[in-house]
Amino acid sequence: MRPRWCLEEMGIPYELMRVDITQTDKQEYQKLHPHGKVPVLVDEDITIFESAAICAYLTDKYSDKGLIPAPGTSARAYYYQWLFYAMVTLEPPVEHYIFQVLPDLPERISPLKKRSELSMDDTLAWFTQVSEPLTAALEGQDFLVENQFTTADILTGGVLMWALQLGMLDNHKILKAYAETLREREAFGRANQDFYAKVED
Ligand SMILES: N[C@@H](CCC(=O)N[C@@H](CS)C(=O)NCC(=O)O)C(=O)O
Repeated sequence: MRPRWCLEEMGIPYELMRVDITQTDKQEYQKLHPHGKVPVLVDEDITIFESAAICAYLTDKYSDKGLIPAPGTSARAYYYQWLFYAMVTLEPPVEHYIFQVLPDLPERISPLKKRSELSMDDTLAWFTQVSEPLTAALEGQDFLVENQFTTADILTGGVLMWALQLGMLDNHKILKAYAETLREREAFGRANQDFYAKVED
């Protein structure tokens, strides 16, 4: 959803290939994604996995679309800060919580399941702790970097969309308002509209 949201925000045409990773020929698909997961982007001679890397690549390639601040500026520094923060710091407790509320996911999808000793309350406390700088940055702002919408909002917002759906933001007024505002964006709606559609044969 994140790379798709990014493409929709920039108005770049793309072909969406839906993959049922439980049915796909594993060896064939692993030529595209070594872990057999989604998403993966094929752009001419580039085949790239990891959703944040795909978004960063696309935002650079189409920098004229304005989703990335100018190089060497403080805005660019904060942009990078939030990109990495979203993936490395904010996403782990949210992902952990997803695995806890959906305990029946196959182990292939939920590898943390067996080694987790955290209670759900511990995971929520972990989320509260790591989200403090995000809450502080969003106070009085609609977007993370100089109040302009950038790909940092797509990656951070993408993580928060899961948290919103799971009720993790109920005690986080600022984060909830931010996620709800992002959810109203037309590009997000287009990227998300058929998220649960079935893979065609
Ligand atoms: N860090 C990776 C995570 C990739 C990932 O875990 N994808 C999930 C869907 S959100 C997946 O393919 N799960 C199915 C599976 O593991 O079989 C990214 O952001 O691209």
